Amino acid sequence: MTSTAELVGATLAELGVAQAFGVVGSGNFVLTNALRAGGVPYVAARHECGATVMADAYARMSDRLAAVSLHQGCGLTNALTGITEAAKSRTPLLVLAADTAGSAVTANFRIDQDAAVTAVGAVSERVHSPASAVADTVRAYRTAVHERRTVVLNLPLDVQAARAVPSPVAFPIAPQPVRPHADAVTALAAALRGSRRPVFVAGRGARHAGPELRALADAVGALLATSAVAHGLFADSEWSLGISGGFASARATSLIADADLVVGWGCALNKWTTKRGELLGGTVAQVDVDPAAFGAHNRCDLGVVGDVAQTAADVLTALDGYTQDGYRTAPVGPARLRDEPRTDRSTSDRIDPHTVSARLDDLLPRERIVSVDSGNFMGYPSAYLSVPDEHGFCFTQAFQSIGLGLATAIGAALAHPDRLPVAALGDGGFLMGVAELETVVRLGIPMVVVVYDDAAYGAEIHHFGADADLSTVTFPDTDLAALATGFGCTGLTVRTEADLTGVTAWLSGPRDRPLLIDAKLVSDGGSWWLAEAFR
Ligand SMILES: Cc1ncc(C[n+]2csc(CCOP(=O)(O)OP(=O)(O)O)c2C)c(N)n1
Repeated sequence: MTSTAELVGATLAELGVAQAFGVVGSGNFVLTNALRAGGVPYVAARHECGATVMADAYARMSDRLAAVSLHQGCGLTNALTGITEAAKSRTPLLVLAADTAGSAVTANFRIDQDAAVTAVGAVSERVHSPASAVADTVRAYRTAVHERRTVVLNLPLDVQAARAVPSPVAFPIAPQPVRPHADAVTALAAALRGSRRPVFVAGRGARHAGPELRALADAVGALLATSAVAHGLFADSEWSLGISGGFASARATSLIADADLVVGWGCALNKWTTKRGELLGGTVAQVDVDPAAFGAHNRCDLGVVGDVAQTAADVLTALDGYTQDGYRTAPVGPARLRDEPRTDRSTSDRIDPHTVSARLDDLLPRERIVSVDSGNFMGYPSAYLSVPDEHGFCFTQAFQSIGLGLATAIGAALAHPDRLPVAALGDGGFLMGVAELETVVRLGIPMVVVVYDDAAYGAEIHHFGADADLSTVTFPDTDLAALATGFGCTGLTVRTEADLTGVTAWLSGPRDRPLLIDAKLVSDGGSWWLAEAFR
């Protein structure tokens, strides 16, 4: 091993980076090859934002550490939207960014990389010198994994090129899950005992705690719901209400709104999950490792600092065998949106988004992993496509950026190659992130890409209404199936339900090319959840 770049790559491999993504330029060429030489699989993306979102999605769906490798300056600025999404989501992620040498003050690639990444909520770290390279790398790793942060490790070119100074890697030992205070456990146990209609809403911080939450919910008769990012956590429970908030059915909404106690488990209970607080009529409790979460978006009557799994287990112990029926006196009934009666608005050449979503839910194998972009359409796949568990849904929407959905689906697919990856995108988000369609084809991922195609930025259309000048947000009809065929996909235009036979044909074939479904939509007049969000 000769250079410090190689030493850093080898150190990261030793620390257990499971998968790397990136776009390689001169500044990160040696480093990336060192990662690969250390046994870390690497995926070449076509845009740094895509690479970063793939790594974020991979980390979320696999619960393993992912890394992104970037060229200095413009490589990093291209990645900033993905870095922001990961930072806001508290995804443990290592972004390896080459940097110009401190002395290269006039370099074209020079920007203030520390300032750029701290501005979007990431932690900026740096390999300062050959002698400190291993310690600097371990520090970045520890912050990412143990503090659940998105860390950008800047690697100046002169330090990368300098002769390596090998030193042993001191593996940082993970901290214990946070144990709640005994008084807080007693208070939460008492609140649950006193509740006749408890509802648990599990969020990102509860994705690891399904068994503990189910056991506690069984004891106190709680109904179960999730935020969007934890969708699937209780998928096979008869007491599950699905996603709480804007994507919920009327039945689920009324049950949650009638709760006399809502417990947010590792869940911010933000305006999306609670319909701007309208679902929080009774007592509100929150369990979170971060006390800043309590009451951040809505009222919080009882805040318990603790790891969700640990807290649920401790509360169950505190109940000391006590059980009650609670909110489980009658079956929740059909709590899915797709079970609600509605009129199919499809025409002879445009399909209703409800209809295409319901039919795809029937056609696609249940062992699937669904990723969703942003836009008016996004409620349809989120509410209609059932998923097997919390590793079946990837929702990179903390920054509400359009254009991340396709890259999300790639990262998710690599985390669970046993599942059918489904990317659900609007035509706007698809065309913004389309460069990664080449990555899907090149990697041979058997993905189904569904484009909800209204030839418009539908969210804007429905926000501003028909009286506004909408020419800036409407586009000519584009043949997305032909475009995808050019990339090497199987392209399918869907205008009617009958056209979906093409999906059946693809599913029963070799699936050696991704399938892109260009669903030409009839206008929904603004989707139900968006209408409410803009109310
Ligand atoms: C990067 C970015 N640019 C702009 C926006 C504002 N925006 C939100 S939704 C949307 C339209 C998305 O269009 P499309 O993907 O076709 O989905 P639709 O709303 O039509 O269902 C836009 C431009 C955004 N959220 N992110």
